Amino acid sequence: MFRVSRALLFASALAGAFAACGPDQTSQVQPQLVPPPDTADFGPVPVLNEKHLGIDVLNVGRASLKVFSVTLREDNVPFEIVSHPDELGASESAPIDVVFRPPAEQDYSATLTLATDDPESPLVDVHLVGKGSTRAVMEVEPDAIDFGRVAEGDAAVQAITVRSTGTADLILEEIAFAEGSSPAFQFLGSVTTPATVPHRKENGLPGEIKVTVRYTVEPGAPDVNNAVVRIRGTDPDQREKTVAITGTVNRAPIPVIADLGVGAPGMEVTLDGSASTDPDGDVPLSYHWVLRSKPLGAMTTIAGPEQPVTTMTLDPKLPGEYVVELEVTDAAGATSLTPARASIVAAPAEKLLVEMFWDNTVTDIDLHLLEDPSVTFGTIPGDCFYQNPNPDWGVQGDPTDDPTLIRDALTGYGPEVIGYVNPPENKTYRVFAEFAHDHGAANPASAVTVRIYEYGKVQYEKTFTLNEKGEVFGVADIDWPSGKIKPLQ
Ligand SMILES: [Ca+2]
Ligand SMILES: [Ca+2]
Ligand SMILES: [Ca+2]
Repeated sequence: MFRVSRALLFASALAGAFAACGPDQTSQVQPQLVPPPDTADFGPVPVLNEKHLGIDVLNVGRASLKVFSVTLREDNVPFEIVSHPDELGASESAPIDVVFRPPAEQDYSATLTLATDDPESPLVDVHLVGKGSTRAVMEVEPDAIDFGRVAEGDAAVQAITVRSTGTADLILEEIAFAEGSSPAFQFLGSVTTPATVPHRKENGLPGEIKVTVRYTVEPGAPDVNNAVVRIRGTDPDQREKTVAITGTVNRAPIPVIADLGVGAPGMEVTLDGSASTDPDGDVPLSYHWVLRSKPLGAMTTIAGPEQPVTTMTLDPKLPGEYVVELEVTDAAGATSLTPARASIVAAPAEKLLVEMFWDNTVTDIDLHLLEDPSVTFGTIPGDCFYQNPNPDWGVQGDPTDDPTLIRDALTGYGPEVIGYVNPPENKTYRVFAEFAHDHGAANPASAVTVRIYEYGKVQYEKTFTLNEKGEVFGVADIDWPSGKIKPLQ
């Protein structure tokens, strides 16, 4: 658009004024209005927004210029004259303040009439034009989020809704955490910008997006965590909105298991978790006991797995280690970060005990204990095995110096156990494993483990593979009472 600067107008007006000067000098003592431009264009203005324009009135005359009125010719137009000068001294200028407030998205025009005492142009019209345009409006909800207490080691999620309620699509330019925000808060999902939020969806409702924030409470996190989410968009009234975020911490309770003591097969063990605590006092605690591991084949269970104090009875026949874990949960729902763990070993009462188990659930492996290396494998009474489970060794007729097949197993995983409470001295006992039955197993190969306990402690362990029925593996010789173990292969 061609615009004439005020300086140029002023210069041309002066030139005109001098040109009008004739021989009659009194004609110069008059007001002289420099008419404003024909048209004042407000340009596009978002609907319901206001835009002011100043329409300059300039008096280049030598007398003051009286402004009688500034009016709009039309009714019901979205222009309004806010103020205007009443009088302008010689060479003075002042603006007429006009406001444009478009009620809808369309073009508007009106005519402003300026009435002055300028003798040449007492009435001057200015054409007012403007366009009601669209604009984006950004609504953010909520303006603050309080996650409250979240359990240590846990996380929570909340969403911020950004709604586009204007007449133009909202373009989000940035979604970010303000500097200094706690790293405990992170966005979940995409916050890539620019992102366009339509002002109207297919169903006619305002478009919206969700900004999801996750609050992760790492173990040992500070008690209070704060952040601010900044959302910047093309709403001209408010380019940026912020959401204050806060969260506190529910400390995880700490499980404690009292010492389990010394175990033996058949013993009732007390599991006492009553010393467990919660750092911030969310009581009562709830308890969860788990028997994490036990000797293969042991039937032991925990009597009251949800009780603070309970018991378990160790398998009466099997030696080995039992591992229990205790998890506690506080009254506000925080669970211990790591369970407490305790173990107890059921040490066999027998001076000598041989245990065997295997990894194939179908096959049957047999354990043999020979009274002496010279005994023929599989013969009675010198071989203690399933067909000869309690032979009379040592002093004939005296059962106190006899071995016993404590546990027989016809399929995997075993175990089979031979216990010897009181082995006679100056002897060498020999251990064998025999692949007895494959029960039609498609894959009969079995990894067999034999453990030898002396005075309650594991002194020897060996794992080997038996591939097919009839295979016999010589495990070890045990010298007694020295307890020296000599592997056979
Ligand atoms: Ca707590
Ligand atoms: Ca067997
Ligand atoms: Ca005997």
